[in-house]
Amino acid sequence: MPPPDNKFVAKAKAILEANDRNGYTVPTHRLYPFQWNWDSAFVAMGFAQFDVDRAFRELERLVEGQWADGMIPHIVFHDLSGADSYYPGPAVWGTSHTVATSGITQPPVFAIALRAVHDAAAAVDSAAANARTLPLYEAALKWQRWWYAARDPENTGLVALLHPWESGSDNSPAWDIALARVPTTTIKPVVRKDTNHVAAAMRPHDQDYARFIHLVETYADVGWDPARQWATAPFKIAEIQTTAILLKAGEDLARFAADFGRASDAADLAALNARTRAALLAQWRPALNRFVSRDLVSGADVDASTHAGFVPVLALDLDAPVARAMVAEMARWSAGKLGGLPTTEPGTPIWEPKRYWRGPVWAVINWLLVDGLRRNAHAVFADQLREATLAVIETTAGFAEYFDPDTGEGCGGEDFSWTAAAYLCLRD
Ligand code: 9YW
Repeated sequence: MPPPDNKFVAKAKAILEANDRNGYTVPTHRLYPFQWNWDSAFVAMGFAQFDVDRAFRELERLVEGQWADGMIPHIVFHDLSGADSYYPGPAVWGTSHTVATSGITQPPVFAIALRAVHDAAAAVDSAAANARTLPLYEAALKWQRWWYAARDPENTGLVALLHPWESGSDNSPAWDIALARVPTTTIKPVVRKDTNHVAAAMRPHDQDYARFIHLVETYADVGWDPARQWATAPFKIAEIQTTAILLKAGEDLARFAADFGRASDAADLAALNARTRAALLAQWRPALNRFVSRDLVSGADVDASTHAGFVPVLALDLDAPVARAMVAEMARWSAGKLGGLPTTEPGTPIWEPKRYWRGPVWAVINWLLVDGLRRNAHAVFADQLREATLAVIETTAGFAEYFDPDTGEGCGGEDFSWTAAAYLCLRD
């Protein structure tokens, strides 16, 4: 049972409602004025705590952006009226879906959210919950198959990202080596808008943006065709955070397949999940006490010390010594820090406590880890992360986009939807 509502619960709900744009939720006004993929999945779980109908609606509106090949893009530009506050907009992406969208994707939290929304709805009316879930299940399954076809054509079990934005952790040090190979040249000039809203010191560097746009133009040039992108991609990382989320999504989809009597879907999902489970386990590095991604251009491990190395806990049932080693490492990173797990290892040369994905704490990352730690019987550390997240919101940061782990200060955009959703769900 969650504790009784307090003023922060009221504020979290008010943020979600204020960021509502006719059935979808913007991450925050002005800085991110459209529908973002994994943000919406987290937001749907937040809405499921108090308005299940609105939670389903969030997912339904995201699916309006789904491409014919199954991909659900990372941004759906439903309404362009606020477009001048964000770059890059539809003209830069040059995609051709009926609703304007970006051309890349984001971590597939969608099916995990669908499971949570369904279960909240089924507690009231199981038949109605199933009826509303079924088309969304089909969309999620189609996207799941897209991931394997487009991003693991060699059937390794790990899915690859072709753009840092696909990770959701845009300027993580995990990409530094791979991104350095990407030229900084662009056809059209890069016209950043993010630094109009947030201090440049908290955001990626101009050079990162030039490379991000170079990649967009490279893929637009091959018509956003997955096979041609795979063949031309100068950036290709078999990535563990995304793969872990995909595996958890696969588990949740397999449960739906069983519930809905879809035997052939269930068999396909079981095979895909088993392959991915084995591949993910093979990325454990005992010397680092973390999992690692693989750079598919160089063939090397990505051993930068980032939070992504712990996210596989979400989807694996780890051997007890592995789980213990991982928890000890996470405890070492977060010792003396505020808000939960920093996104890079404190005290190392890559550590920048205010710069976006290079050190700060993000509530949704804590949330994924809390779920994984509970699954792996580490409820005590899960609770520490959970309480640290709630405490930083309540005492210093408010519902900011992310938090400085040294000071507890809120950074980036304000009144952020997924921080509000995390607060509502982590109180459970
Ligand atoms: C951008 C909306 C998105 C998140 C990403 C985050 C950032 C967008 O904001 O990317 O233009 O840089 O990195 O995870 O979905 O909150």
